[in-house]
Amino acid sequence: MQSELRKELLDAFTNAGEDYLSGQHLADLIGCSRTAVWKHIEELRKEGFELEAVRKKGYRIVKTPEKITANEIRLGLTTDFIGRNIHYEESVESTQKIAHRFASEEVPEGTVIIAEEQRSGKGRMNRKWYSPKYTGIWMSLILRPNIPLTKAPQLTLLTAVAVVQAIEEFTGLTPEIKWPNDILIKGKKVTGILTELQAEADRVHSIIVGIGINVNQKKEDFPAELLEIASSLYIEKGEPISRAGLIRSIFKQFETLYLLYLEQGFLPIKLLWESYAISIGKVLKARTLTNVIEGKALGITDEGVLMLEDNIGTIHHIYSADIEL
Ligand code: BT5
Repeated sequence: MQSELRKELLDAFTNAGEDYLSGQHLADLIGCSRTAVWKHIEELRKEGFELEAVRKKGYRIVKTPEKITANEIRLGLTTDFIGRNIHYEESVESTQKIAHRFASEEVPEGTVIIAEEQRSGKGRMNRKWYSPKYTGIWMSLILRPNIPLTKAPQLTLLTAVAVVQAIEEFTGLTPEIKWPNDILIKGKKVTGILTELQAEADRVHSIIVGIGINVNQKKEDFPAELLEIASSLYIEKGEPISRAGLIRSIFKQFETLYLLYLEQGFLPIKLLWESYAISIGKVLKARTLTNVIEGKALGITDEGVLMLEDNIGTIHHIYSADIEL
């Protein structure tokens, strides 16, 4: 985790915007010595930040590193609790695994685990999630909403809306949602979401939301089996995207929606979700663990369950399935 001093230093630069901050001013602001400020600034330089130092004026950050680091995400972050505590790793098996461990250690709600690479990234039902180094966003978010277990899937839908809104805002692209957890651009998957639970009796203890976004991969970076079905924001936009900037935007959108959800329930989220969903009104096939149901997608229930009407008019409630359009 980042040290408290480092966090305060980055917040000070965030608030200063383009202005210079003197060593003395920084020292007063965060309550440490000028030597300590200087030491932290040297650490930021080693991480790849470029700081301009001007006599009599002070310091200003002019360039952030290529890698995503907890420090870079912090610079410019305006949320209250989502992403305020970041655990960053270069290479992990899966960020979900670390998040599960942290969740049982009572870390604060909104803690995020981010890695540059996952050696065995997870999809749903033990499928694999391809997570190559430095190109994507692979992160897990720890939440502790006071909700019954049955409502947990709503968090998957809420996350999908937050990510779609962030991608829209940050890149100008227009992604769509395929129930329940895929985000597609022009029919190809750019994001997958995996929601896992730690539960006590019938209440949720923690929800761990895994988000995988293909950001800067080029076509040739995808393995053959994904070429037809997957894409990246870079491919769709035609230019590289700042991962740290997109992450900040996701944190912000997520926090706004999550607070709305805790206050007003699922209804406002449901309406937003439906406005981004591609499958509503279309005939599709839902492949569940036990069978395949074909029908017209009527929408989702207030609980986030997909409703399919088959050709004899029976309405099926789908809790978990893969969808073929
Ligand atoms: C998902 O599963 O879409 C959930 C993916 C969640 C990944 C995040 S990354 C951070 C966190 N840590 C983890 O270990 N996981 C989470 P599902 O709907 O089951 O889709 C999996 C299928 O998507 C695979 O079987 C492939 O066909 C395809 N796939 C795998 N990697 C992909 C990629 N990078 N981009 C697009 N499609 C991919």
